Amino acid sequence: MADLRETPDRVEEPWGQRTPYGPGERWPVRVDVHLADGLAESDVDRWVQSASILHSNGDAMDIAVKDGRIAGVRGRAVDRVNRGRLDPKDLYGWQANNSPDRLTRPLVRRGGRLVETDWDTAMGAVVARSRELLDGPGGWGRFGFYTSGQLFLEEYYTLAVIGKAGLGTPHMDGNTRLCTATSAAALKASFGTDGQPGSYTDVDHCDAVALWGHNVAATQSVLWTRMLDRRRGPNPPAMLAVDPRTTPVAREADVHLAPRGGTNLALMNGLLHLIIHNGWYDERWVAAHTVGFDELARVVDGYPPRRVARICDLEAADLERAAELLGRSERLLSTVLQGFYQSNQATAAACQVNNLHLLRRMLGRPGAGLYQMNGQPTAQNTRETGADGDLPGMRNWDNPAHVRELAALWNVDEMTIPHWSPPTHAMQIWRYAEQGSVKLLWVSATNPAVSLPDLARVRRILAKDDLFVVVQDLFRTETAELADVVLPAATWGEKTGTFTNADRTVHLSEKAVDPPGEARADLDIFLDYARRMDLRDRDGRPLIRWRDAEGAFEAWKECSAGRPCDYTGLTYDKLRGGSGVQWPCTPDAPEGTERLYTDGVFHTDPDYCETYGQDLATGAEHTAEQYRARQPAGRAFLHAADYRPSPEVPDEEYPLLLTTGRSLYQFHTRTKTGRAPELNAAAPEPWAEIHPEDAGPAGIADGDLVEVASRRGAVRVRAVVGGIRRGTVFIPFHYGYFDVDPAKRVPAGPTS
Ligand SMILES: Nc1nc2c(c(=O)[nH]1)N[C@H]1C(S)=C(S)[C@@H](COP(=O)(O)OP(=O)(O)OC[C@H]3O[C@@H](n4cnc5c(=O)[nH]c(N)nc54)[C@H](O)[C@@H]3O)O[C@H]1N2
Ligand SMILES: Nc1nc2c(c(=O)[nH]1)N[C@H]1C(S)=C(S)[C@@H](COP(=O)(O)OP(=O)(O)OC[C@H]3O[C@@H](n4cnc5c(=O)[nH]c(N)nc54)[C@H](O)[C@@H]3O)O[C@H]1N2
Ligand SMILES: [Mo]
Repeated sequence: MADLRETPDRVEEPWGQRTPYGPGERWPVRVDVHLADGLAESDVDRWVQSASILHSNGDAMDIAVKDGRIAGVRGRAVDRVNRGRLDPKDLYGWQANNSPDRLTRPLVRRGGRLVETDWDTAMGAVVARSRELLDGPGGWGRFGFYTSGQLFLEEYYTLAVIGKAGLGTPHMDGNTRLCTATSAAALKASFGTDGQPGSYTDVDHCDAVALWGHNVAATQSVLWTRMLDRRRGPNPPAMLAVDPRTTPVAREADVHLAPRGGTNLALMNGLLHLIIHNGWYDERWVAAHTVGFDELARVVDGYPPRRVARICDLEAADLERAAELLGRSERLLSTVLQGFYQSNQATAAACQVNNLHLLRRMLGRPGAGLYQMNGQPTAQNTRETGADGDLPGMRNWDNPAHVRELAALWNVDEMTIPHWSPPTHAMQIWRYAEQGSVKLLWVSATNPAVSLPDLARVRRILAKDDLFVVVQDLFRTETAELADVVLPAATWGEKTGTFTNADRTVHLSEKAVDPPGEARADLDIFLDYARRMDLRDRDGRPLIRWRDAEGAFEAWKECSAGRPCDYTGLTYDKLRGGSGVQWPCTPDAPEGTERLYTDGVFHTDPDYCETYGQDLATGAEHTAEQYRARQPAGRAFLHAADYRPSPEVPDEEYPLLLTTGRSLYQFHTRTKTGRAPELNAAAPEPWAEIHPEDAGPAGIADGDLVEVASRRGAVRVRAVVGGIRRGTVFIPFHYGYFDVDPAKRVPAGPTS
């Protein structure tokens, strides 16, 4: 069959044409292209290799360059992840790079206003403040770094070394804390370290797909086309969707469970109850490869279908159908995302999906795949490199041998590297800034004035006189408006680096065009800071000795050696031309590694694991002794936990539950997709989905303007009646400052 080529309107047809295929077959190629108006592929001056930066799927593409500007994109047919396909956001989103309102010069605050300046003045101000704080009382404790899941690996690693070996501060985290920190937490808890067990080729082999709080059709639309293509081919996989909304995934699924928000753990316990009671698990394998079965069986025993149906507001018969779909599958693929991660008892619920796969031995073989999904394109790298506060290379902050390895690698004193307590998580960093102990907050590639919870408070903190705020962004965002110094950054297409998608595939993204004006790559900004701060190692040599992205990558490879995310077999050259490669990639596995845990041995050895674990109910950290006493010896942990209602549930005053999420056409706070005309027109304003039985009595009709209010704030948006379970309201979160005329009021309670 000739390869398909597509250039249709992908707003109307977000998933494009079907290319059906059967189990075990190779997913056919379909090359998606979108170029600037009037431009033909033959007119393009150069094609430059890259991958998507607008979700975690890692869709590979080439950037079209015409007259020194980005003029379009084309999917890479050779790549294992997308086989040529692109998401609507990728097809149109590149136009934001060319937007006339990009930041082109640094800004500093003078007399209350942000004014343009040169780099020397801007960096001089940041360094002067840093020096003063570092040399004053409190030292490293005065610094907070709040970064992203959207920079490149090389940038995070450089930032991590500056923070951990240069300044010695534990106050560093990413917006990944709001995003997929639960993914890392659940993987560490069950398997010993971070790292997705599965591979996207599992879609080609599976006989059942379960989507746990994951609207993959909207948020990783190319992965969804792979699933749809299997569904339209011979012997399609069965499908289960768990989502309070009737998403496109739910409409496609054979079984759709729409639980009451915040009850995922009860639901999972109920499903595991049925799996165990029906004997749908591999008793011998479980005994040999896991720890904790008896406790899990005891806890889930308390969740018979009728009880679960009551807690989750579901039909018991539907639960049983779902359990049967899962229990009778031979190759089960699961993906978990925000419906679990941003919900009540997140890690405990996500761990139950791990348990399902462990009980049924649905790991480490084709089609038996598990993803604790990532959301942002480079969130995996934030975690691996330690820009989220973890120690780089998935090392354990509480393991002295791991700290010693890093001290030797960086040639610094062990005591410089923060490891006396768990790293400070993002919300705590903001709390320290609020209380005044953190006095310099450096925000890179995230827009917290729109994306953090409790925005009035966040904006108040950013505006504080005694907090020096540095913002590194492409645009004058809501957050940049509150900064003391704004550093104009180059972005995707304007700088080189690598990043790793949700199935461990590493892609190289090369510089295609120059950034606008004086904008600089984030890597160059961090390197410049390290130089100006004169950060040195124990022998007085510069702490950071690399000068460019490839140098940073080579340094990172050394740091990753021997760890789960081992990159030592990769080079920029190897990543050029062909497909992305899955880590670990070593001299022994030069083509990368498709699946982890194929031998049933997990990363739980006390000397190797990334964490000694936490109590899932209380969050209390376990000690090394407690961990060793469990003698995991390469076995995975089955964690059990009882359901507890969210601390705030709907009541008479606020009878509805509000949940927020995404639109297919917008990315986050819209700094990019809001500047692409096709995408902006496709979803120009927010809306509120509400069930007819909730809308009717309130006198709300489809299209009405309504006010949705909680104890914390209110927004006014248009109502969309239908598509959601009773008692729940959904609003997409992308729209920072959006207001329409006051109208009818719908009181809604907490987010799930
Ligand atoms: N188009 C688009 N794609 C994106 C992004 C984007 O902004 N736009 N962002 C990327 C990022 S960073 C992320 S993190 C991912 C997020 O990707 P997803 O998690 O797929 O997207 P969300 O819309 O945040 O949430 C998914 C679903 O969770 C459901 N949900 C809400 N509460 C509950 C609950 O209590 N239980 C269950 N079971 N489900 C619930 C919602 O109804 C929603 O449909 O998307 C990535 N891809
Ligand atoms: N209510 C609600 N809140 C949420 C969520 C939700 O579902 N509901 N989801 C949460 C999740 S999962 C996420 S991931 C966050 C996302 O929240 P944010 O990360 O705050 O959202 P973005 O709009 O992606 O912000 C990224 C910023 O980085 C800039 N940028 C892009 N590329 C580069 C670059 O190369 N260099 C630099 N320096 N800057 C760059 C962009 O212009 C943009 O301002 O929101 C979280 N907040
Ligand atoms: Mo996210």
